[in-house]
Amino acid sequence: PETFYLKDYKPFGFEVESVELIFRLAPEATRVLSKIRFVPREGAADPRFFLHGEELELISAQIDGEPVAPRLIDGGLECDVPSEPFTWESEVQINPAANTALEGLYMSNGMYCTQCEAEGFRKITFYPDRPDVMSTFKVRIEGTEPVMLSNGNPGDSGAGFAEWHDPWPKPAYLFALVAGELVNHPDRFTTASGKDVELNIWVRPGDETKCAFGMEALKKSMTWDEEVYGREYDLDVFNIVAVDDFNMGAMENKGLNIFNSSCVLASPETSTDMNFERIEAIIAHEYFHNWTGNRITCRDWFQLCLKEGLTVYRDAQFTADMRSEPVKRISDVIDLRARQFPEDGGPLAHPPRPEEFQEINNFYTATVYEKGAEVIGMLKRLVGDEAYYKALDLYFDRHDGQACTIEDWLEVFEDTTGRDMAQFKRWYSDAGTPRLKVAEEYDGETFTLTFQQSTAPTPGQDIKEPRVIPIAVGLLNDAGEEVVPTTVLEMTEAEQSFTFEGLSERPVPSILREFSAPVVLERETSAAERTFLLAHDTDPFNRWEAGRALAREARLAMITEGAAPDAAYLEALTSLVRDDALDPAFRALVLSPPSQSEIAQALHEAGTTPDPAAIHDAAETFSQTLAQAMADSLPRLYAATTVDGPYVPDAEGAGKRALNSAILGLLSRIDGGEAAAKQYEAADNMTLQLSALACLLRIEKGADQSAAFFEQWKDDRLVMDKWFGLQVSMARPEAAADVARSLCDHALFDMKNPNRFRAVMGALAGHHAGFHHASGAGYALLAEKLIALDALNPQTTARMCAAFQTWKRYDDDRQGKVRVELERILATEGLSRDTNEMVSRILN
Ligand code: DPP
Ligand code: ZN
Repeated sequence: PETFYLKDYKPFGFEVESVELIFRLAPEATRVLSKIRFVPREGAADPRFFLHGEELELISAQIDGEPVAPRLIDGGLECDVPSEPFTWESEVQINPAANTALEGLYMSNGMYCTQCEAEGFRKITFYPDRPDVMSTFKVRIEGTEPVMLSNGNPGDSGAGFAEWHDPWPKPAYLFALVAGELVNHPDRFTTASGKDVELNIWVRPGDETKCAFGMEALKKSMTWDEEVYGREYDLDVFNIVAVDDFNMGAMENKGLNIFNSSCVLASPETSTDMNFERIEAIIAHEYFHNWTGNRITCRDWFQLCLKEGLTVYRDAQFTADMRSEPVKRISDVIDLRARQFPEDGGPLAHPPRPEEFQEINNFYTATVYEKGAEVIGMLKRLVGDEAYYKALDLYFDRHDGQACTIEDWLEVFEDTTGRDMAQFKRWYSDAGTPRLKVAEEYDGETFTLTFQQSTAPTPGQDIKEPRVIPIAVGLLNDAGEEVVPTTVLEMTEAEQSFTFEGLSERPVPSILREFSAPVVLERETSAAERTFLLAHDTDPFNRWEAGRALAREARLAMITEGAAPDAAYLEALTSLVRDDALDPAFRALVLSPPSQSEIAQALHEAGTTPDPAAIHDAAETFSQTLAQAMADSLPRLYAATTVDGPYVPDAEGAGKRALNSAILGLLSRIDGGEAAAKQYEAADNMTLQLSALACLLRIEKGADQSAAFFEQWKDDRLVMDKWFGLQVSMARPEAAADVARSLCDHALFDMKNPNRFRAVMGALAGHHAGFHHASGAGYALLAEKLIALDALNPQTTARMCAAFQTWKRYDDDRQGKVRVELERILATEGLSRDTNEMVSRILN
């Protein structure tokens, strides 16, 4: 397969002045007529007229009204064209009904929809399908569907047709079309400058009762972007459509966002608190793309993090403002460590701005998104809030309507702050997570922190130069008071010391507050000091972090030394959970244990080969011991954290329910499931129903409830995804693969629905002890199903291959078994380019 390189970038030899498209819809034979005005660029480096096109049947082509005979070549066509501006017309035929890859124009439950990012538009018509080619679009849809939507503002419509006009130049990846039997949940929004905007969420009949929450989230996002970034919406309508079969979470098509139904439909009976929070965040994310992504887009796909990192950063700010800032930060760091750190430390490591790829769809990663957002957080910490927003204003002023690069982005910071961004740019160009070692010294007056940074080699990058690292530090006295408030130290060298003068007592440092940089902090310290920070740190993130470190160390001691669960830690945890003055959401986070995969990673980094079974046993023993240690207070705590009154999906209620369900998890270990069974019976919302079911399944007492749940929800696809997933994640390690296998044979299992596939196979991959069971059954089943899925849907297959990325952590026997499976996938005839690239990288 061909590899594409950043260094080879050349602009397209033509400008596209306008695009007019006509769609004649038919499930198996849709005709697409295009009329595109091209203007040759003076002195173009590459004057070749090449249009991308894949899986298209060319019916006819004309230039300025005269038939032409383009040369069909791999991936598109070439044609001889005039040296003056000309009009290209073509007619192609496509088969949406046969499109199971869910890229281009496809059908989902009888409804037409599209997904064009990154390179799906070329499956709709011949076009220069690259983000730096921007144009206005006029679209006419002809069909019998009652609702037919595209980007921009509505034009004429009548029996059998609808027209749309998008006045804002956009790249083809933001094109969208939806047609089907849809109903809308309508609303309106008036922008800061008084513009009236029509808002709609379009869903299948029956789902219109699940739109109100998403609509509120959209309006909050619109207000927030005006208030915080000064960005207003720019069309007369904003449409969101829910689609059942979708590879991603959602897509920011201009004026017509398309959502995986799991990321927009919400009701108390069918959605959990976590679903509500995620839906709010994703609606915000896609809306915020209107400026960071659509009005200012990417020059090429290597720059993907320009829009994604920034938009994730913006949606995280939004969630922090709508909910709890510390809780959001802690959750994001848990997620970063669970998904991005393993990527950064394994065979798939790549910089936030990669310099080569075979299939861009494989780079919609935690590194591009989440680390991309962390990099922006660091930038903001380094320059300060005021300079950050000044730089953003300049970015919007200077680059509106353009397709940009990371260089353009950094330049607005250079121009507003006078800072040299050359060293900072390494965060974009270098892969790998820096490790930051710290040593402390106190001489009776001066406290010195000495940091050393180093980054291990990553694929293709052997030598790592020092990066700029913002290290937020605060110093506490013995009473837990701040003697030095949070200060951002700017580390630029491989080794660097920072001093704090005039301290009459040795302070306790709180380092990397708010997780001020995406690094691994290595700090040798006592359990006593961690316990002190867990009780007293004035930075909530570091307070949680101290507890996390204690939890990890207690777990490691159990696994490597056969130690009992650390008594002092159990004690500290218990008193924190009982402290009613603390935010319940925070207490729930402290109570939730590190994942087994995180423990495996910690063991691996400490030079011990992780044994998944031992890690699993230690986790069980720990929770069981904690439950027994707290036995007397659990019933009272459970009662005290129960939320009364009707369900409201706000942060406060969600926090209380999170704590309540963590306590129920412990309680069910000692009461035989009595409280959980009662909660299951009484539950009037999905959060309580599902947490009770999970607790019961974990202690193998939930068979009746699970059957009842199935009966109650078998017609609701999204709730059934939860049911499918829970069967696997609550299975005993030795049974997990078998459970997953039989679920794949279930009447309601559907290979073609990515949500359902991920519900089962994603749960297996996330069941650490089950997936990595010594039998190798987990590896074999995942490989088998990935091979089957690849023939239908390469994108989802390739992304799920990442489940194997940590394979080199484990023992030779497991590595041998994984290798066999990876090689089996690779040897599959007709394997997609997507999966081929992923598996090849993981193997190397
Ligand atoms: N749909 C993806 C996102 O919003 C790709 N742009 O991040
Ligand atoms: Zn995005």
